[in-house]
Amino acid sequence: MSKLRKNKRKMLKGEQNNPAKKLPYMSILFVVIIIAIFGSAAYLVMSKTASQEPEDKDAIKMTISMSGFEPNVLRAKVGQPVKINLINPDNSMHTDGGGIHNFILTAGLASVNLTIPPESQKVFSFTPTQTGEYHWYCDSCCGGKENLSMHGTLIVA
Ligand SMILES: [Cu+2]
Repeated sequence: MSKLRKNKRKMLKGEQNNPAKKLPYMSILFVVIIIAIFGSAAYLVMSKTASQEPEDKDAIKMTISMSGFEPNVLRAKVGQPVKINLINPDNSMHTDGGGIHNFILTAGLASVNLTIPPESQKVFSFTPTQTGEYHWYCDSCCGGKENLSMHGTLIVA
């Protein structure tokens, strides 16, 4: 075999090796991308479920989202503390208000003015001092106070 032929063979082999060398690299990259996609999807789903689980099981579980407060009517008694675990499941991708909600209950009964950042929750309590019907509201989204779905009623007996 002449030297030229040997060189030609080497060159051919080298050309054949190239795609074989690229393939494992490409498939590793592919697997990494797939894991990243599924991993972040799983994280998003799990973090959402986790944030919807109330921190305080003894408190009244309430959610605030773009569709309003749930429940939006509460009954309480004078002198008995009302403890609320308020959960905001909305994420910061909401264009209206950035997923932020509040709970404002000031008129004549308490001075609660809370901001619940996206995908978080807060536990708070207050004690009604007199009977009557009181309104709380969210003022950070959807027209705020003017939006009827962003309201709730507290009936104190
Ligand atoms: Cu709101």
